[in-house]
Amino acid sequence: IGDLLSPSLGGVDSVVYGVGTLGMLVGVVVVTWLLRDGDLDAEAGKFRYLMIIPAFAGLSYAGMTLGIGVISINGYEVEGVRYLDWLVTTPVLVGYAGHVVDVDRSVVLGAVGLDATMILTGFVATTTAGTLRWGAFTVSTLAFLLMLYVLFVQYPRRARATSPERKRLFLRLRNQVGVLWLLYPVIWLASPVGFGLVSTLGTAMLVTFMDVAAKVPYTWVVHEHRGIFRHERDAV
Ligand code: RET
Repeated sequence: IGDLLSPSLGGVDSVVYGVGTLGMLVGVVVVTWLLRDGDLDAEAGKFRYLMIIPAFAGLSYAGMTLGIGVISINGYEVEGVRYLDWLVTTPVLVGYAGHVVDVDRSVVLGAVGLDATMILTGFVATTTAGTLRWGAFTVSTLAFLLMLYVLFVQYPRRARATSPERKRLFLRLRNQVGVLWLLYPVIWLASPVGFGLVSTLGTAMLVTFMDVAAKVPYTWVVHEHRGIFRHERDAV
């Protein structure tokens, strides 16, 4: 635990994580903007939950910038706070896409549960060796593929809201998840924890880029479609 809390500011990876922190700040600004728009039906939009995505990740990145939450395991530097960030924020990304088209609660919970399983077993794969590592990697990948099945097959089937605008927003969010997230296991396999094709610094850069790309444009896409959540003042 001493190692976990000892700051090691100054390395090149601190610069990378500093950039990641700033990237997440952009997302915080976007969501703040959404929340400030008085014309929006905040309850229908559930925008406040979106704040968790860049805010929690920003804190995690600030921690990594200061070297807090980085553990040394089997000679690898493992960012423990990163997995905590993923555990908290990826269910929001997956759950919010379901909210947009009002997917059955049980189906959303299924996707969120698979997502959490993927992250937790991914952490086990990252911090262990040998059979356990590859067993955990396999379970994590299977959970990931099942989660994609829920997003691509079950979500559309179990969506109650069917307006074309909501469908469009859902497809943009869902496809972002489906495309971008595929790169995470690939980066993991290429990193020093996997086959060592990419250095620790290279991995830090790739994952930071991916995290910002998976989170900030997501908030922006919701912002772009905010018209869906306008109060229907003329409806009466
Ligand atoms: C790991 C390694 C084990 C196998 C798999 C993985 C997948 C991770 C994913 C992470 C997504 C993170 C996001 C973060 C921020 O927005 C854990 C790398 C399948 C898909 C989207």
